[in-house]
Amino acid sequence: MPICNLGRTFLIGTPIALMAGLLALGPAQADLANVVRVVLQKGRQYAPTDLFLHRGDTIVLVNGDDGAIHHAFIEADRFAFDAGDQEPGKQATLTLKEPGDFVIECGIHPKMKLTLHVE
Ligand SMILES: [Cu+2]
Repeated sequence: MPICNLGRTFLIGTPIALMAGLLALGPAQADLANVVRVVLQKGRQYAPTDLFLHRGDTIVLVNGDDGAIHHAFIEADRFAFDAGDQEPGKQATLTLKEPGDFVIECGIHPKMKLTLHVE
């Protein structure tokens, strides 16, 4: 009799555990939808110069110049980003966590601007 009761408990408990597992998958699937966008720093320009992103998306800044150092940074109200000096061929990564419009500038080339539109 006690063994039989244990069996029932197991059978009833299993679907609940499965549902909890499916619910736990929700945020993980949302993470998979996040996008990684590559931005090229070349010829004193960002390419592209505008990006439309969602919170959680990531941009990878790639210095595609042969002889120029770039220094990407953002000065925003809610956060700051500073990639430091990027030698040719080096990458810097930024994951967007705040909504809004932000401008990535370059500390070495003042005309370089990339506007991020994050929703
Ligand atoms: Cu630059």
